[in-house]
Amino acid sequence: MPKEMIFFSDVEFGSGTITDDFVSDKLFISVINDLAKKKDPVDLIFNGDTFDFLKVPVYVKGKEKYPTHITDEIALEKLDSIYKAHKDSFLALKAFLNDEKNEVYFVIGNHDYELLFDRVQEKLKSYLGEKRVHILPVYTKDKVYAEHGHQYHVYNKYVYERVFRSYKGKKELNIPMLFSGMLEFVINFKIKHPFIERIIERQQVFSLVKFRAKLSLYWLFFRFYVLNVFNSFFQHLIRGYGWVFFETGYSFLQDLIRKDFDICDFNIYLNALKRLDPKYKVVIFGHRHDYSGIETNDKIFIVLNSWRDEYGISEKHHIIPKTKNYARVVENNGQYKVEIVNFDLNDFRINLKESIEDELSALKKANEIMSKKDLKDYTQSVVKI
Ligand SMILES: [Mn+2]
Repeated sequence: MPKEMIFFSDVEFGSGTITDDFVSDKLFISVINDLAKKKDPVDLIFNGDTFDFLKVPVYVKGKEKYPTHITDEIALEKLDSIYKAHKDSFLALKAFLNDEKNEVYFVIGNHDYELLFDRVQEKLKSYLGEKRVHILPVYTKDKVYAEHGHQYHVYNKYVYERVFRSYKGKKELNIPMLFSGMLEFVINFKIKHPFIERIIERQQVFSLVKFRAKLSLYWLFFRFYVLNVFNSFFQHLIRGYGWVFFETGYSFLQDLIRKDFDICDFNIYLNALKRLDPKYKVVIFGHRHDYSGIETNDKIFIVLNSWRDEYGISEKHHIIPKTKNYARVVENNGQYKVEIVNFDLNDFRINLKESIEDELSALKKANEIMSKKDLKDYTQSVVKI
């Protein structure tokens, strides 16, 4: 029987706060329900950042906090909030798994390191009916290889051999060296600019924001790249990760010299591909949220778009939703057929300038529209690779 593999990436289920960028539950559920109807066995692979733990707050005395010391208790609280906010999507996955020929894989990304905790894995499995749920750093099957992609950049990379550390007698995630800065940087930016952060034409947006907003952005960048970097270096030195220190330091200096702060540069992926076992013929990454499908080095190489909401800017200065997609790989007698299934929304228009002036209204409006759209509202197209 041919085996189907379906790959999604960067769904980023949040907890329904203003930092939650996944609002397309309706579309997601319809797509999962369709996949559940297939006659052949299906491996459904979520290729990292399925859960946006990074932007999910925990509550301390009623206040939203984003702690950098992440214990399994904190991780469980976050997972619970995510489940409550996206229960119907979880139930769709559970229904998909009711069929014994189906399996679900969660590849670990840089927004969901929390999946490394045993108790978090158990809890997630319990939400989905216990059976045929797999949580892994990398998915491989015969000639197919999938990983999230964050491991190729030190800001996000975690050390497989030491994913936990001890702090004040408690086991916590050994977050990547610069990740505490990352946490603070991303979160502060996201809370201040919950809507424009979703717009991918960053420079165009930056040129339109007010002077005060520009200053506050520079301040954030400064804090991330200078203060947090030094703090992180120091923290890791006293914890004895000397080699991580040098690797990160070297990479950071390279970034500074090249003035290139693209944390998931495409060329890094192409280099990684060269080092990959030549037996793999279909390779799938995510993390960049920017689709590409090419044939290179005797491999089909795919980078998927995100399922969290993101927007581009049209020629008429309207905000338009980015394509959501998944990859479908079918193996039949050693041959692989690869297709990309795209979902496009055409009747969504939000004015760019207005939304920069009033982000909260724009966010509310966009969320309202997107959360109501069902599969029938999207143009579906299939691209063979
Ligand atoms: Mn990522």
